[in-house]
Amino acid sequence: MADTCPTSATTVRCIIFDLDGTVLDTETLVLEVVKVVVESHGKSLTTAAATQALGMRPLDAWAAVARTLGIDKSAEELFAQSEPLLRDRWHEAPLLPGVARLVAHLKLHGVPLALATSTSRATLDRKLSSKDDMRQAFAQACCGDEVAQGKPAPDCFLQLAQRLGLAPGECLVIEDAPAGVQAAAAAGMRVVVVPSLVLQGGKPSELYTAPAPSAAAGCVSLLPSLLDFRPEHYGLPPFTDYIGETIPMHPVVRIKGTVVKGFGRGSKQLGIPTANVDPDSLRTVLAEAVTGIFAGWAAVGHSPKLYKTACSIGFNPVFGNQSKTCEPWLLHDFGGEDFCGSEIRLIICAYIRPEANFPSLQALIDRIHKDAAVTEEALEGDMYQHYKLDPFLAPQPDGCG
Ligand code: ADP
Ligand code: RBF
Ligand code: MG
Repeated sequence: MADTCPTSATTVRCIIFDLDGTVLDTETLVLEVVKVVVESHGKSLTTAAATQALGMRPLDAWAAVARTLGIDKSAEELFAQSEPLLRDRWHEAPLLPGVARLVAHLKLHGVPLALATSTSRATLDRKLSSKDDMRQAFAQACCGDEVAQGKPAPDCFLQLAQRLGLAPGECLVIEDAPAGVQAAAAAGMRVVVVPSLVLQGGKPSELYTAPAPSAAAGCVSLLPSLLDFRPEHYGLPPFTDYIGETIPMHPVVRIKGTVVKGFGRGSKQLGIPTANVDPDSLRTVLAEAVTGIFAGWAAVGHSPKLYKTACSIGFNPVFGNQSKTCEPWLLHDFGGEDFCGSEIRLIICAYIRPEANFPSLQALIDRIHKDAAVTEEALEGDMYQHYKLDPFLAPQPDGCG
């Protein structure tokens, strides 16, 4: 059978990262600006146009968006309009979850890494201008203005393999967007896809449930986040930072908000009450891509007491929610007390697992109880105990509650 996929026996010698949506959360920024520009021409941004706007070289992207929305302007004019709005803000783009950890790990073990991006060299420099460690790590980069054809053509990936003196089969690519997956597969490289959550209002995309048509089956694997990446599956050294069954988060996520009513099913259907945090306070602290099941510390209202919490952040795939919720289950018996309306403060310091679908309600309940056990044990470690002293958790003199 004809199969261009490098076998799993081929050891990976290098990892090539996409930049936007894989290393950096620039997509939120881009979509904000694209929306402004599109609306200035009397159109509104559709999901189809938003999909085109991300993952192609800017000029190609603008040409596609203009065609899709019927904007009577050249790609160059639209680019000239969006570029100044973006250039001053690129350095703000945060690293996506798991990137700093993986990059540090590869560096520690001397695994070469590189960047294959649709971005121009000048813009790449801006995007990494406030991130010295990333600039150093990604000394090898191939930019959109350094190849004849951008993604979905394989040029940038092939050029990097050549520069590194490696066969395409020895390179693993990490990508978020369909055009990049196609490009990497066409270059004959294995691909790990970490789909962007920005499209479709932050919900995990269904674009990736099947391998890209041009990709040989088995070459493309799908991960909910880079925190779920297992280097040992590719012949690389495994991570050694696990604490119990958790991964410490750097930086931790600090969330402060009001407890609001949820869907009314935590206690009733699952026997597991969760103190849902109001969505407005979430928007400002959570990157689009932060979803999963986490462990951390919680404080409620004026009380100085701290509780361990197993916390779900995401869309509850079992129930198919349309918007992201943050639902901490405080591992303490409150004897039926209701603290809806109180302020809750959370330090989410450990990643446990991605959100999952389950064949039955009982399977979900069993797994949540296991998450609680994992939380109880891991948070006893010094690494996590010291967050109990974090002033963020202390009640504010004038705080509500
Ligand atoms: P909802 O659908 O409103 O989220 P739940 O059945 O999940 O309803 O119950 C959540 C409420 O239960 C919280 O707002 C809180 O006031 C209360 N509660 C009692 N004990 C706990 C606990 N251990 N963890 C979280 N919330 C709790
Ligand atoms: N919902 C899911 O659909 N999939 C999950 O994997 C999942 N894991 C959870 C883990 C924890 C620790 C908690 C507290 C909740 C989890 N939930 C999950 C959310 C659960 O479905 C939700 O709290 C209830 O439906 C009440 O809204
Ligand atoms: Mg709840």
